[in-house]
Amino acid sequence: MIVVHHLNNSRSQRILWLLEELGLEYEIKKYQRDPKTMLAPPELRAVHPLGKSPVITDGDAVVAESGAIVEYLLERYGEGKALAPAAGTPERLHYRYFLHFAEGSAMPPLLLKLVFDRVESGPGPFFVRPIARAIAAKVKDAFVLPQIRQHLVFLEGELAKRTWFAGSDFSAADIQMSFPLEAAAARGGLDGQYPHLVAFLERIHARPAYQRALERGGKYDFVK
Ligand SMILES: N[C@@H](CCC(=O)N[C@@H](CS)C(=O)NCC(=O)O)C(=O)O
Repeated sequence: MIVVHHLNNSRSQRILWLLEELGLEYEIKKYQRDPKTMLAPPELRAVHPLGKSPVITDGDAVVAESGAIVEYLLERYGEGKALAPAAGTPERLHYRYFLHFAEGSAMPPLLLKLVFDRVESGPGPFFVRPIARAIAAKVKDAFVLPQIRQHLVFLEGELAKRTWFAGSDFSAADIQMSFPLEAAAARGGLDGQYPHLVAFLERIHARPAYQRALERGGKYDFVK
């Protein structure tokens, strides 16, 4: 049995969604973030040394890292389910690119924004706070926000050319891209200036498998 070690409000929501799209049976073991630090509880380190989510277990296999989990599940159980374009096609190249882009390029500036937002609004000795705030604002303006904007403009252009990230058919690359785009809609400036990205989010949120994954996963703050 596949077990998804699922952290609330996290990337592991994508894996639940993929499993629902594949129509596979699975169990969910739920973990709650520390409400102050937002970190995962230490029990998750018993599953994988880094203690991050998602991580799945499947018999003796322990698979961490969203992209690797997606590839593992499709390779092992995805045959005939058409969630990846055929090898050697232009669609397959788009698919591979976006499968990696999501975590390799899209997430880092969104994470930096989260960190610097916290530096700006967080506590600290009164004499340090104005300096910390000024540095955080400068880094965001000079580096983080332009990077996020550049990504969103690029992604908007990609979805102006085709319906889904890989081509005309929905694929696991769309599942992998959902989290950075949901995070960008929540805190990265993804709004009506990017109509194709907004439409993408509406389309994925309407999918029955997405809805089923939400019901099973519990509270997920990234859906409006
Ligand atoms: N690139 C990794 C990122 C994993 C990751 O950072 N997960 C977050 C949840 S979205 C996490 O576990 N955070 C809690 C912590 O770091 O303690 C992946 O895609 O699996």
